[in-house]
Amino acid sequence: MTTILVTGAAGQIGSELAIALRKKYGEERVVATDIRMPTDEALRDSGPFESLDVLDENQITRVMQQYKVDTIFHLAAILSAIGETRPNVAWRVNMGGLYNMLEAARQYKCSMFFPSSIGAFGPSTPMDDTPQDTIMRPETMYGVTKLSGELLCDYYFQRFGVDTRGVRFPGLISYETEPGGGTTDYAVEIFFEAIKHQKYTCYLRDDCSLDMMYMPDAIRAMIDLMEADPSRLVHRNAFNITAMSFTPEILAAEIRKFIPDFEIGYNVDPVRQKIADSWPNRMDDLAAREEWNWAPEYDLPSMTSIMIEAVKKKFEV
Ligand code: NAD
Ligand code: AKB
Repeated sequence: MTTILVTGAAGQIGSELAIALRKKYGEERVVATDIRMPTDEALRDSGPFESLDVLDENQITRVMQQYKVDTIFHLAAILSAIGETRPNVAWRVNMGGLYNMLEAARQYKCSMFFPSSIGAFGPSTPMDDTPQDTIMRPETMYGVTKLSGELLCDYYFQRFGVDTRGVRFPGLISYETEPGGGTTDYAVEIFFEAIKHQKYTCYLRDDCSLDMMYMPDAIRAMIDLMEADPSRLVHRNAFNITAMSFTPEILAAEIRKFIPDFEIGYNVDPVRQKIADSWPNRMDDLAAREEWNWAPEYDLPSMTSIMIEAVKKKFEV
């Protein structure tokens, strides 16, 4: 990776990925881009930032040529919950943006990372130990774009030799940048509400089990996969990866170890509950472990204790 472009860099993942890439490869070599300015000063001030709409081919060409990009992390997208309220926008941004960035990768001979999601699975997928290769019939617009995206990335690899690689992320938990309108956002919100008000009303059922991961594991996974020996990669787009699996009730119990008075209530949102019910309880990530040595570092107890301390500090500031 010589010059790296990150799309959607103002988002929950991009804001932390861009900083991590700058630390590893050099500040000037990582071009962060988004349609909105990042809220995080560290991201704005630590290297180049360009306003870039992934639906605008002229803007993409300008940035690709100006910076001589050779690696793309394409994160710009509409997430699942917003995608269900605005499916037309989700299709346009997720598919149109991906197509444009794959075309740029083909034309400028770049490798490209594309994040798929547990959302690429559907209600007919086996829910426990969800295999790497299995039935995939997502019923959300987000899921349709993620599964189509995986296939499109495979197509660009097979047809044009573009080095596309990706993972199916679970819900990601972090404290730097707010999540952008997904179904798993509760697992971040709960920490902020626990610290601020010692209570949280959850929009998912108490027993709704989902895969989750603490952000530093997700950042490491992206970088490790892009640096992996290509001869070992059988799957490419996209690898199941997970770190922990819990329900709102289990997470609340873990938070209570630090905030004994913490209370959780439920006001179930049928739209997001239906989405969550169609996603795996826990994925099998053996292929990632075997093909590029994936292993998470954070489990539920370690993630919870770090999140509690970090969110507390954020409020003190
Ligand atoms: P986010 O919503 O926080 O960030 C997405 C960013 O894309 C936003 O900053 C937004 O301004 C930008 N964007 C939207 N439309 C754009 C456009 N037309 N041109 C350029 N930028 C545009 O999302 P995130 O959580 O950082 O997710 C990044 C990627 O990872 C997405 O593809 C998402 O599907 C995937 N993913 C995320 C999670 C998660 O839990 N965060 C889990 C699985 C997969
Ligand atoms: C969402 O809930 O939409 C994302 C995801 C798991 O893809 N967090």
